[in-house]
Amino acid sequence: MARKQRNTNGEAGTAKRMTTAEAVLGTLLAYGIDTIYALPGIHNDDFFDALARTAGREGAADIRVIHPRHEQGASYMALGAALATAKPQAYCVVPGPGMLNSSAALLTAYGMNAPVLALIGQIPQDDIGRALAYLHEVRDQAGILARLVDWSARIETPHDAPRLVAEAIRSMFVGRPGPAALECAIDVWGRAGPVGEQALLPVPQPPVDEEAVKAAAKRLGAAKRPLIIAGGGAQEASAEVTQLAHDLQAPVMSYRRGRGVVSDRDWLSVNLPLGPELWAEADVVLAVGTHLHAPLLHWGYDHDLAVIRVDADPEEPARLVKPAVALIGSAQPILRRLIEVLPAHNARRPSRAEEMQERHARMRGRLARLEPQLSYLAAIRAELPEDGIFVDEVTQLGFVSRLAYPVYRPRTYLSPGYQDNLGWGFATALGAQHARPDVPVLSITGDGGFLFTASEMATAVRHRIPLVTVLFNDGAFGNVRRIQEEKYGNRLIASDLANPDFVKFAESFGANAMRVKTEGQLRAALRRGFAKRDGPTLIEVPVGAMPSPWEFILMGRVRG
Ligand SMILES: Cc1ncc(C[n+]2csc(CCOP(=O)(O)OP(=O)(O)O)c2C)c(N)n1
Ligand SMILES: [Mg+2]
Repeated sequence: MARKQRNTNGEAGTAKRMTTAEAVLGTLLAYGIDTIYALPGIHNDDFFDALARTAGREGAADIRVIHPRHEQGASYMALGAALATAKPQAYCVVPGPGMLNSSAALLTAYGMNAPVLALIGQIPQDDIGRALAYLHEVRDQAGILARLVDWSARIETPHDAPRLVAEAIRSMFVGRPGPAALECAIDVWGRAGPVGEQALLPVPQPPVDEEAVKAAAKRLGAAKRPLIIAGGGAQEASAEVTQLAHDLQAPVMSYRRGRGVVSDRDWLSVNLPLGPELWAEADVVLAVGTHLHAPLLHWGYDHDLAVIRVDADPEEPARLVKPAVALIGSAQPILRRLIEVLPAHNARRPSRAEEMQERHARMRGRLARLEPQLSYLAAIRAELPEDGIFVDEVTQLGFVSRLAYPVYRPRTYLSPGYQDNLGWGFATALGAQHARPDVPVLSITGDGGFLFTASEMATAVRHRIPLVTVLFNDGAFGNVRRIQEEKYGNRLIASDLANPDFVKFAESFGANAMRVKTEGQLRAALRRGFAKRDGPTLIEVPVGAMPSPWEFILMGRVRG
């Protein structure tokens, strides 16, 4: 049965009879989503059955289901896929405990502006909010989700499904990018009704503010000591940031989320430890897609410093300090225009190559005491191809990687941003590797963080995900232990760990596993791991206590 109706876009279209689940899947496919990271349960059985019925059907494009062993695996994998591709990714879990199990990754997706769509089950529609003690019922699930994401809604009819999916996906790219959530009740997924065609919804771009671009060009053009700071919002504007850096002879500082925007082969690319001295000297700062958390909150600010902000979120620039100029929108079109306007205002600028190389050399000398972290990172960098993706963790090697692991391309260094949530790495890296089978993905982890999601080794084997994980085993929550030793008179508490035999553990799932001691052995093991493309590899490196990196991360006031 098909009848003409107006779809919610106002376009006349041919309505087809289908279930809510079918309507959701059709719209996800129209948006190019071909995988859903999903853990089933009765609330979503009709949705999973719709997935089963489309799988392998002649003429129907499939959505692949990757089913993890815990809901946090579903949401972290969707997050990793989103970070590695910059494209929308989806996960689906049951309500209540399933939703809450997935929530740390949703929170991280919010912090990282990652386009993750959460599809969450619900109790029977008419009983939502009545506290009747249904399976998986949680008070105000919609309210919980609304605190975690900027855009959320509930699908209540098949007719509404395509529009809501389209609006959810659009919302993930409007203003501050980030996750969105859709709930759907147990009795709505399988309900059938007429569903109209849904056009893909364009993402509106705010027009580039010409006056503000001119003001920014004048300030930057006249600057004596310009500095650029690149955050996650600059990842899509690598060529533009690099060009501006050279036009201005301005160093570009990045730390976690902005790494790779400018290649570390470029002497203008600098890392956090050089940040305070450059910030102290700067007269004009161009901050692209960053909260400027450390500079404004910790390094200080005074009226001799003009800060120009480029941000997708109109609320962001004035949150801490009123900027000299605010440019609102995606970085790429704004910076392209700035590159066009700048030459009319730019001073003649001799190369700062020599000065910057001297600064780099001095900082390398200071960082050199961070061993064995630097040598292990050098072994990884030597084996991971230039376009290979490195997934950071909250561990000793991770902290030093943020400061000193060279990154050459955008989106090849995934770091959890300000949530810095231990245990995100392994499952996030699995999602990244699943979404980017064309490049090797490497996850580093400590023994503490690994066991947060180690059960996903089963998922990696089941779905043949060729992720290589390097686990640095010090038998401790090492970072916590060092703080207890140094700051709390060696009163150790809750920081020692009883571990499994990690090699046997991984092998028992059917994974490839090795234990290595030296950097040379690590390189050989990495080569073997990257060559194996039909399943996961775990490389354990037993280590002792490592020197603290914190003096290079938490730095004090330098101005104001
Ligand atoms: C979700 C979460 N819980 C707790 C912490 C606090 N934390 C930071 S580092 C750390 C220990 C990490 O241990 P491990 O993974 O073994 O790395 P190591 O420091 O030993 O290299 C802990 C508990 C955190 N960052 N995130
Ligand atoms: Mg440890």
